[in-house]
Amino acid sequence: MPKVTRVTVSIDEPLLEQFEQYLNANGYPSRSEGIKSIMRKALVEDQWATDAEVAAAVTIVYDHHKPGVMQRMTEVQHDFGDMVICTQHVHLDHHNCMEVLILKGKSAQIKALFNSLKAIKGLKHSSLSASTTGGDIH
Ligand code: NI
Repeated sequence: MPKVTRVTVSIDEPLLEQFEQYLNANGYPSRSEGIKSIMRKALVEDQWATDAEVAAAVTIVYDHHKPGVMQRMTEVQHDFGDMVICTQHVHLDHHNCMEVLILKGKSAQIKALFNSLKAIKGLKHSSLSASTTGGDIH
């Protein structure tokens, strides 16, 4: 276990009250847990801003009857093949498919891959969950 240090921070009361309401509304069990979670979120955002090695999940929903969509998706994934750790394809209903890609690599490359994927014509939805490999986050 790392050493735990207590810190004292000066905060304007209205800001602290607003922050406490936010922590309560978002289910944080304590102020400390809320602050640590938000600190880690900032550190992960910084990893993405500085082209560090990161991990991500991309989710895509599309109608597999639309011509060319599946082929284009495969082509894009082959272009960035070494970053794609795995993919999962689920048939949501008769028309709609969901594809989830787990990615690991430099953040700029992952953004480039996601931009190529979301530009494919015929997609119903695409989203990027920008996460971390965890190695450099305490
Ligand atoms: Ni399918």
